[in-house]
Order: sequence, then C-alpha cells, then structure tokens
Amino acid sequence: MKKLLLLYLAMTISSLVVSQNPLVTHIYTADPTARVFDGQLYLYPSHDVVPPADLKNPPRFCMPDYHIFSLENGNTWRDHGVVLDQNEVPWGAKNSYGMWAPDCIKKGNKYYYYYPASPEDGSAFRRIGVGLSNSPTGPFKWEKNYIDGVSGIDPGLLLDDDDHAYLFFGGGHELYVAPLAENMKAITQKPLLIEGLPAGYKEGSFPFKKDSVYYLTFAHVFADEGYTIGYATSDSPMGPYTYQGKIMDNIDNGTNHHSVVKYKDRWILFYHWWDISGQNKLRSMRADYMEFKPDGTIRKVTPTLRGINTPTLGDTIQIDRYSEIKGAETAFVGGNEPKGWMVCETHMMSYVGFNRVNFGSGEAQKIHARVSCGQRIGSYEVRIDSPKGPLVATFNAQYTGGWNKWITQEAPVENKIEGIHDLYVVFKADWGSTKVVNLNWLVIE
Ligand code: FUB
Repeated sequence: MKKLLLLYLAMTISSLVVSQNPLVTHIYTADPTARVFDGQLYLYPSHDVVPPADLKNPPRFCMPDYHIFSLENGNTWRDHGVVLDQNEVPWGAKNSYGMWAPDCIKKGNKYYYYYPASPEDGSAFRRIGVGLSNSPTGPFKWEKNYIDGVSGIDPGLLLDDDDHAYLFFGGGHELYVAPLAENMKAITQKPLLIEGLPAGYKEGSFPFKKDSVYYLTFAHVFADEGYTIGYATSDSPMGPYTYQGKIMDNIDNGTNHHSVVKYKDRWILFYHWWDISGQNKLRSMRADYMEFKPDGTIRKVTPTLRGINTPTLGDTIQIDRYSEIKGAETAFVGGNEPKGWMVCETHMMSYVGFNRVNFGSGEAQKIHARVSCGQRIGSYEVRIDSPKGPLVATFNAQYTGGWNKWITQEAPVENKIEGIHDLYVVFKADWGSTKVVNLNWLVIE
C-alpha cells in the first residue's frame, strides 16, 4: 500500500517529481546549501523567478522567497513550500526580490536559518537575519532585527566540535568571518577579513571541517575563466587560510554557488546550473559526488547529468539523466509533459544506462515506462548490469497517438532481483532506421 502511494505521488504531484540533475524541475532553485540533520538530507536553496510583468526595474536576480527540500525515499526531493517570503522579513524592504543565498544550522535541539535581505533602513546592500525553529523545515520564528555589525551576502555557518559557531559571509573581493554568540543571534567580535585567499571576486562562503582541517570553499572568479568553485584550508576557523585550488572549473553558468556535505559515507558537492531555463538568472540545483585525496586535498568534480542518489522502488528514474548512452540521444520533452528531457532517436540496439538502482529485497513486480511513440513496431527491454545482462522486463512499442503524445506502459518484472544494480534500457527494431519510442522515465514498483 505504501509503495502504491509513493508511486501515485511520484507520478502526480509536481512538488515530489524527481530528477537527477537538475534536482528539481517544478521551480527554479539556486545557491543550494545542503545539510544532514539526524541522518536526513535537507536543501536550503534560494529561489529564482521570472520577474512579474508589473515589476518596474526588476533586479538582476529576481528572488522573492525561500523553499526547503528534504530527500525522501532514494531519489525524491520533497518541497516543503515557502518558509520565508520577502515581505515577512521583519526588518526587510518590501518587494525587493533580493532573498539571496541562505544557510541553516542545528545547535542543540534548535535550527537556525540565516538569510540575507535588503534592509528597510537602507543601511546596506544586504543585511543578514536569523530565524529559530524546533524543526529543520520550520516554521521559523524570525528575529526582529538583522545581526548587528554584519553587512553582506551569502551567510555560511560552521559549528565547531566545541559547539562554538562562526558566521562566514561576503561577496566582492573580500570574505569575512565572525564568531557567533552562544544564542546564535549576534556576533561577539567585529568581522575579520579572511586572510590567505587569492585575489579576485569571491562569494558563497561555505565552511566545513574534516579530520581537524577547516575547509573554506567559495565561488571565485578568474578574469580569464569566470566563476569557479575554489577552496582554502586552515587549522583554525578564523584563518589564516591557504588556497588549495579549484573544486569545479567554470561550467559557463554565470554564477556557481555551492555547498559540501557528507551523506551516507559519501561527500557530495551541491551547486547550480541553468539546465531548464537556458538563462543563467533562472537556475536549478545540481549535485555530484566529490572525493578527497589521501592528503586531504579535493579532487576536482566533473558535472554529470546522472548526479547522486540511488533510486529505489517507487522513485522516478529520469532515464535521460543517464550514466551511459549509445546510439540514442536526449532532448527536451514535448507535449503536455512536465519540464524535463526524454531519451529519443532510439534505433535498433541503441541503449541507455542508469547506474545504482536499488531493487530492494526482490519484491519488485512491475515497471512503468512513460513513452510516446509514432509507430507500431519494435520493443524495448529493461536489463541489469550490462546491455546484455539479465532481462528484467520487455515492453512492445505501441502507437500512442504520435511522438508528442505520452502514455504510461506497464510490464511485469520477469525475475526476482535484489539489491543495487546498473539498469539498462535496450531498444530493438526490425530494421535500422526505425525509431522505437521516446522514453521519459521509469518507475519500478
Ligand atoms: O543567488 C543570488 C546570488 O548569486 C548569490 O547570493 C550568489 O552567491 C550568487 O549565486
């Protein structure tokens, strides 16, 4: 029953529809701060919108509010809705659309959400405010005033092992750090300019600690390359720091704001790109695995479509975010389907592979496939481990009303399959030039 409900939700409610990279497609999300609280992964991003038609002089980034997401099941991001609207900021200017990158941290049993906004008093470009909650998804009680002595963007929080917290922030050629008071609502000394960082525009400070080393990661602009993600290390949270190099090269994304988290024993880099919109002010969150070398330095991360996560029964497998493809292509989905991509140009013996799918303990019974098809011949097979590996299910190509008309086909799982496997969809046709189907997603049930 639970699985049926998950399947139903995954297929029908946009706030639960999943994809690999980008992580969500029903709204634009940027500046993802990832946090693990009590074993659960949460995302605290900002929210890009298309400027409302009646907004005079829209700002460069049009950002009205914040949503919070949590990872449910193996691959499903739940949108918990708006946690703070720009016009609810007690000290904020109204309708300023300037809700830039936030962060959230847990100390004791309380969650502290830090965010930048334009102050009503006009005292700075951005001030940083804080809200408190008993839950990682709110509701938060917003402090009446911004944090005195702090002006700037992109709060990044570090809670040290001794329970002392530090607020990193800033955007421009300088980044700053200040220790936070016990109550997390004030700083205890004037912000310190972080020493040891390379020249050039910087923003998006995200600090973390690993094996007694303090890592400060930040977006960093090279005049001849554009936005990169770089990092520096120190043996003290307040620095000085030593620049260690890039975590991600420029990926032609206008900005690149990120966070780093360890989840289920793997390190993950969250960042953003503009996959869906084609515009770098309407961004979408992404994530890829990140690795450390034995000496503690970070291997550069290459962005992928496949991203992270291990989809399991009931999750939507957005197969066009493949880990391997041969003889087929991907393109934006057409017709009435929600925003996203499909596998297309699927000719005889072309295939698409999607690694790390969790089949559970052998209870999978059916596979649902979302397809469109403008012809009546051929078939496609789901296999595991390799394109010629064990057969899981076979679907016959079925005319759906045209290449832009979508239906959900269903086929029984033919063998008992347990655990995590790479999944392949292999397309078969009578002769070479026949296109079999357009394939949007699969759900194993
Ligand atoms: O999203 C608005 C701003 O763009 C962020 O605060 C910066 O880090 C950059 O991503």
